[in-house]
Amino acid sequence: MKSNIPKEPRTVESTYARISFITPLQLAGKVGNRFLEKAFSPFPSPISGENMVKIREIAVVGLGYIGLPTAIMFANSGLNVTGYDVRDEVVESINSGKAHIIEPDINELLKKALKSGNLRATSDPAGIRDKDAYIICVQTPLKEDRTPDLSYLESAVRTVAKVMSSGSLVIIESTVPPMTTVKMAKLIENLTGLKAGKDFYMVHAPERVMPGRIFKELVYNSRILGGINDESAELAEELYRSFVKGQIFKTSSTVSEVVKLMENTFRDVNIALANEFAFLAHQYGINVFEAIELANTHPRVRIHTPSIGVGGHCLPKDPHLLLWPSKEDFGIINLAREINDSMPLFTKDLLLSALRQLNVPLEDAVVTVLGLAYKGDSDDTRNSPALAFIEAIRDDVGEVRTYDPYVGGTHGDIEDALSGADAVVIATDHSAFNSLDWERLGKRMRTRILVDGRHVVKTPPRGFLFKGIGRGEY
Ligand code: SAJ
Repeated sequence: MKSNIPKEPRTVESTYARISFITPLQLAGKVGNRFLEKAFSPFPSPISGENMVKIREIAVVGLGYIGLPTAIMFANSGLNVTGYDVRDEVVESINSGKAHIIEPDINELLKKALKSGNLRATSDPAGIRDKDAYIICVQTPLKEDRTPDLSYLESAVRTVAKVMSSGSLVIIESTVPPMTTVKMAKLIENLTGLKAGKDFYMVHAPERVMPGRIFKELVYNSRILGGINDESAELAEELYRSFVKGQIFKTSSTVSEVVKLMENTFRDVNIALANEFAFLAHQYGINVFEAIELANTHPRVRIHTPSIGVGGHCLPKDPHLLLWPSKEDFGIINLAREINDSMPLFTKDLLLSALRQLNVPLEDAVVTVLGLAYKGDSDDTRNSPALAFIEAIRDDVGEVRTYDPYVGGTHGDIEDALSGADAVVIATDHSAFNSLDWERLGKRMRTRILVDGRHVVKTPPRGFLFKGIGRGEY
């Protein structure tokens, strides 16, 4: 593999010159709030907060996986919330009390918010005119060429600029490349003639919640609020305190953007390391999960979990957002992305080698994939490695069947999906797959091959040819 590691060591000055720093002490709030004295801030901090409004009415722009739960939380904390989304069907569904996403407790909490009169959704920008605060929660995906597509964010900011008034607080919760909040503040200045930091306030407040635990994590996780000036961050703190019980750390918007991207890059790089350990386990004929469990008994070691791949809307993209404004070629972060993206292909190798081992002609092979979602107990298929795996094997085998209890698939019933199949591949760690009776299901199959991409099957069932990522011992 070609190394991207630069020959000359980079210096902090050359590499990070444009990114501001904050010390751990400042983060802990022990030295006060004047963080922006050191940080990059083109906007003024007015001496007094006399322009600052008391936030009562807010708009949440973008009612997706983060926007809807956020709108519900604020509404159930007593604020008057208008949710805005360009998708009419989403707005209708929310107003009728039915969430369009799956998340524990969401429908009950949505109904409570609607019943209190504190929440309504609209697709009409006039419905979010003159709010005290706007919280933008839109997606920031990658384009084909893996550069950020900020069109949804820019369009949301343009909508807000049309309806906001002097004194408004504009918050971006979306994950964005470093320095985007400052750029968006300038865009609002150009569109409205208002002065950022004085006539309106602007903050990057990254969401940090895990799908499946959103309503708990919204309350108890700590929160980073990155203002374009002190007053912006202070105003946002007052707002988020309406339901956040975790710590709140105030910083500059660029630090906040970098913090969010570092969190997911850290996870991506660590998963890549675990995947590299899994490759090695196949060479050495050991079970990597046993090795990881033992290594993790060390108090300062926490190895992640190898798998068929890294999906979702965040981990596969955030390292690219982190690197984008810096024109430099960073070795470890890009390499980790490549390793994680290669995992569906590695799983394909395990499958094809098993089919060959049992002399199943590839063109006749019927393969059943269990799970389409990018992670367990979720209906979210964004960037799912299961889909990448299916794409990779489609032209090599006779038939691909799919079954996912949350997403659907070609078959609505696992027994049907396995009848006459030659191989079954576990692509998502849904808890429903933990307790499958493999000996019974195996009787329905034509050939018994089981490939585990998620370490769901701890003991290979009798009568199967078993292959698993990192399970080199079988
Ligand atoms: N995965 C592995 N091995 C692991 C952990 C995860 O293969 O050890 C896979 C998962 O199966 C999945 C992908 O990685 O396909 C990402 O899953 P995840 O659970 O790590 O992350 P997300 O994308 O669901 O949520 C992350 C979280 N970030 C961190 O934990 C640092 C969440 O807190 C963020 O709010 C979210 O990204 C986001 O919105 O950025």
